[in-house]
Amino acid sequence: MSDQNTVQYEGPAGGWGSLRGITRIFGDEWPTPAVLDTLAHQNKPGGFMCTSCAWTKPANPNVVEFCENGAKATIWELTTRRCTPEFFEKHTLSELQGWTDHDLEHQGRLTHPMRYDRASDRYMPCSWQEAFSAIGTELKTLDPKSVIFYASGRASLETSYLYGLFARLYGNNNLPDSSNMCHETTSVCLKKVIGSPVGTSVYEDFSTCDAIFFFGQNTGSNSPRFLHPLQEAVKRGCRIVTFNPVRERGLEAMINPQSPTEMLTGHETPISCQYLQVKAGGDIAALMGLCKHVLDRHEKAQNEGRSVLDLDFIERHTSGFDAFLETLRATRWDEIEQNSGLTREALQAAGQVYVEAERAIGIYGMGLTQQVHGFDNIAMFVNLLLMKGNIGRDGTGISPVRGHSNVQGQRTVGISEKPELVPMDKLGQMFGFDPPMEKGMNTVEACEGMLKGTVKSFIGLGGNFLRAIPDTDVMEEAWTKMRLTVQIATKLNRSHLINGEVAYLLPCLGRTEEDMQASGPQTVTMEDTFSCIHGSIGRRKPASKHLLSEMAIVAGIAKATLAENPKVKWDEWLGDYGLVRDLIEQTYPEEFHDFNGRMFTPGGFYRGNSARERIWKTQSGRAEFTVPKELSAAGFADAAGRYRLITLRSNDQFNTTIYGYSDRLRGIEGTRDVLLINPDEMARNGLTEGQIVGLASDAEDGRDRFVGGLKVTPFNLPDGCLGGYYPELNVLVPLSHHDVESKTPASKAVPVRIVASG
Ligand SMILES: Nc1nc2c(c(=O)[nH]1)N[C@H]1C(S)=C(S)[C@@H](COP(=O)(O)OP(=O)(O)OC[C@H]3O[C@@H](n4cnc5c(=O)[nH]c(N)nc54)[C@H](O)[C@@H]3O)O[C@H]1N2
Ligand SMILES: Nc1nc2c(c(=O)[nH]1)N[C@H]1C(S)=C(S)[C@@H](COP(=O)(O)OP(=O)(O)OC[C@H]3O[C@@H](n4cnc5c(=O)[nH]c(N)nc54)[C@H](O)[C@@H]3O)O[C@H]1N2
Ligand SMILES: [Mo]
Repeated sequence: MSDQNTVQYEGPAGGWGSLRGITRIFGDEWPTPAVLDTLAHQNKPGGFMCTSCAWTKPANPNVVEFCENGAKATIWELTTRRCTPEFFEKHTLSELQGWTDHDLEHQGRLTHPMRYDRASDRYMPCSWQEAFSAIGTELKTLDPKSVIFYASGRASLETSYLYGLFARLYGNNNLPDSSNMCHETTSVCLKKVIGSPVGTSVYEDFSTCDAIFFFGQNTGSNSPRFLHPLQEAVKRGCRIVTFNPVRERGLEAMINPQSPTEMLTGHETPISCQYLQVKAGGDIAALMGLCKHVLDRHEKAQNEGRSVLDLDFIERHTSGFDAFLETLRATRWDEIEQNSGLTREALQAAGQVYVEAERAIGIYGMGLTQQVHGFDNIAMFVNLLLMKGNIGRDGTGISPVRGHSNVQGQRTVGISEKPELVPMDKLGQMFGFDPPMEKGMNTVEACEGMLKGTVKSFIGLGGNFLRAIPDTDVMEEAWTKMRLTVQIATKLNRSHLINGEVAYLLPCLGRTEEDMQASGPQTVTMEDTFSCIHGSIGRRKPASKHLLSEMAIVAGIAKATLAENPKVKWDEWLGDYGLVRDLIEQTYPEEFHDFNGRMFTPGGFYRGNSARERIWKTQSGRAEFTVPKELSAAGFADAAGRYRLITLRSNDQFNTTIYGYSDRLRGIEGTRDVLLINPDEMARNGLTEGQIVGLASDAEDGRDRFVGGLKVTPFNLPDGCLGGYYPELNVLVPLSHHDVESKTPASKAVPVRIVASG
């Protein structure tokens, strides 16, 4: 389909547009001159680590080592606006429920601990001691199995370690985190097929690879600093091939805002040499096509005595290759074309780039993980890489791009609902208790428990759970039936407006702010997407003198809840976070030896990855080829009038934090209430540009779900696919619509139909 008559952005990613994006926020949100000083230290050794994405922080940072969206995140945290008790006196929570996500967070930083008063439907200020002791009293009465300890992927390694310990001392493994809605598919799949739950590439691999395959990751918006190594790679001849239903500008071309010449001349670097607009949910088939082409070339080469496959690697390091070959041979090109929405020729051309590359990296994001057969998407990607030995060599690897700045690290230090992933014996010895061994609830299971009424309490360490999960309408209703809800947050969001019987909103320091404890100002640490650990020091004056650090809040609640235990020293740990790093080191000595000594290593210290060394901690002791269950990842059949809805992030949001209404890189301005659809599909449905329509669920559970008021916007998308924004469209995602293996909600191919707006 052509780009004509569709909304689009002609400029490159980066460039002047990104600077305008930052200054627009500056203009509106100008905090203090100190913000410039803070930005100057962003992502630098001795500075603080950006609160935006999990992209790595290089050892030799640029003078300005932040991007448009990292700057927005910092400025958003350093705002001079304050959301005070006076604000809550003026507004009931029922009234605030009518506000947009943007308007709620735009009130600025929360300043006081608040207790929800049901009679007046308002938050009232309270003391920290009152909050802790009321929460402790409630938790002591509740059955530990009915309490959820959620974490959004920002809290530091130190806080996360103690949060996990608190849940286990209390008596459960109910530790879902935002990863459950994000890269849980990765953690489950990579663990199964290569024996390590995280990516195998490191930053240096981007300097030596010959090809990069990109599936369903939007670098320009979600990890913009990644565009620099990509641009460098292209300049030295590396070829990039992208699979994405949307033509994302960042993967088409960029101008480096840090290069005066490029900025002045407008010279842009094309990023992808081939861009394949795969159908949403079409990646298993597309990858099968690539693999089929590799096999075909291999068989031809064999006639000439050459080899395309890395037969030695396959023989020595993998299992399951024969079954995979059989499936590959049995899968027909017409099935592949139909399921991927791509032609055989296009797939062969892409496959040829792979055949010719000596070293290839596979990158992916939510386009692969948030699918019903997301596991098979990733397993197929690994199959492709294994065919040519592209895991465990320099310049190669499987590389999921993680979301929140410490989401990977939270899992590393024990925030997991799966007890088998945590060294429980060791925790038991260190802290003198019997850790719970029963599997805890992940995000979807926690929601199911709330619907059934078995979950009675939710503690949220950051995030906006109620807005980020599927079936948001139904979940909001169930939420109010809980006994206790506690939210630890920096800014007001919708999850704070819908409360259990007893509810507290507890404001915390942000990562840019000074965290002063008994032993002096504290450092915290984070793990990036390449498994490198970095220290981070906040230097700004806290937004309010009533704020506590996340660590202090977790310790405060824990102390008020748990019985005395001489081995559990909340006050000492809170006084010196270095002691918590010692505990982490003791628990995970292999990865974290000399933790305190190494935390300021430029570029972070690498905690290692067995699969990178070609040590496969899988069931078979080898890397595993797998056969996908189906050719479509969507998990539902096509039907007349049924579309695959992709829920997208704009360039002007960080998850449910909506900075503004300019999705600059897609040319969509002024509103988020849009239905993106291609002109041919518009014509088929008799729709006109600007018309207002609705979307209804077309899931087979028969439940009514509806979102109205969407403006028809012509957009370059494959037939059968629609686009719109997350979180507004989460009402349409059924809770039961998730990856089969990991239960990650399948937000990237949601069955819907177009209806007249109500
Ligand atoms: N500025 C900013 N940065 C962020 C975030 C943010 O919201 N804003 N969020 C953070 C978080 S938590 C995360 S997890 C990451 C998310 O970063 P990404 O992994 O990039 O996630 P999305 O933007 O949701 O979707 C990625 C891409 O998948 C494509 N896609 C959709 N369906 C399919 C499909 O079936 N196949 C393929 N091949 N592609 C598909 C979409 O068009 C989109 O370009 O970013 C992190 N960084
Ligand atoms: N339909 C659909 N749904 C999705 C997705 C999708 O692509 N489509 N993506 C999913 C993904 S990948 C993710 S990760 C989840 C995101 O889910 P969450 O991580 O739960 O949500 P966020 O929007 O990142 O949380 C924003 C809130 O975090 C709080 N906050 C910010 N900084 C701090 C801090 O330093 N400390 C504390 N304590 N609080 C802080 C602020 O109050 C802010 O309002 O959403 C998921 N939901
Ligand atoms: Mo995420």
